[in-house]
Amino acid sequence: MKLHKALNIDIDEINREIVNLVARDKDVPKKSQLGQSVLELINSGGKRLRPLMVIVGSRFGRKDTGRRSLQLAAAAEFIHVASLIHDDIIDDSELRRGKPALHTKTGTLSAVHIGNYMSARVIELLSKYTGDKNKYVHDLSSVATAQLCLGEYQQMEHAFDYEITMEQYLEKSLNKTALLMATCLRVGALSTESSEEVANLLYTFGEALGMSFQIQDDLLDFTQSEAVLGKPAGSDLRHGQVTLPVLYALQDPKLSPVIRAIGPDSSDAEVAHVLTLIKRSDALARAEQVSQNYLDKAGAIVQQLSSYPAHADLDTLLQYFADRDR
Ligand code: 2DE
Ligand code: MG
Ligand code: MG
Ligand code: MG
Repeated sequence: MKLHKALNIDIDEINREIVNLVARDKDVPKKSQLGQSVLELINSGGKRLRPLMVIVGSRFGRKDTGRRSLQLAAAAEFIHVASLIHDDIIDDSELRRGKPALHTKTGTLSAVHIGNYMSARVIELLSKYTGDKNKYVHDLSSVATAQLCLGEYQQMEHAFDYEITMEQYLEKSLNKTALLMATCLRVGALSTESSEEVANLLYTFGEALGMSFQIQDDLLDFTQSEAVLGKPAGSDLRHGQVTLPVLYALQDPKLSPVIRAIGPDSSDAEVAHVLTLIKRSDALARAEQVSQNYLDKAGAIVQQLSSYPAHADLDTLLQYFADRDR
């Protein structure tokens, strides 16, 4: 079953709200390249995980605040899509979800502007909610993007850095992936006036889910074919990303020198060879275990929230993350 169905969320309503963000924009004619690109991007699929998290969060509150949760949900997707535009440029990824990445069609400069435009529109959309009483809205409208950028910066600093520590790997994964998910749940909850305590528990739940998600994403770079990934396998390794499986493989004295020999000028054959060696080691299973530990941590928080009917939705999310195709 589709995740939104299992959560009993009207995905069309969310999609309409996201499209509205562009359609309502008087400054950008829908027919312009910018307008078209944004529309195409948001219509190009995607599971709307982050908006769903906002809505699930909102079910823990005490007050119906009308369209606010829906607008926060739409904003979350906008931030995510904007970040993917930049991500594909930075990662030199030509495919996104199996289709040409935006910058391959518009050129890098236009794509950068489109990404920045989208993230600025989020601040504008949410500004109506950012009164003194609603400081939490800033966590989504601006803090979340700052965290994404910080995570990407940390990742860039450590490209081809085979001395990166586990803590540094975890910190950049937290910033580039997990904190946005955590923020979606927390902000959703605060938007319907949940208690701070519940909002913070949801934040920790989202953090754990997000960490597991990024570790799985890093594993997929090893385990999936290009057809499934929508981009060439081994991309991370080729670009010097020392992800969790690589970190574990580096602990093997036989593997370590071969991995360390990978640099920006390595041939495809050399990268493919190292990819195979890492796949044959126990590194993938160890990384998988860390992902599982995060899911267990998230599960413990669901237990703590069991007096709220919406805790069942957290279970649904958890199950979805646990079953993600590997
Ligand atoms: C996904 O990592 C991480 C995405 C965060 C990107 C954030 C950036 C700052 P992956 P996949 C670039 C955004 C800046 C803005 C909005 C102004 O592992 O495997 O590369 O899906 O993800 O490519
Ligand atoms: Mg990427
Ligand atoms: Mg990236
Ligand atoms: Mg990735």
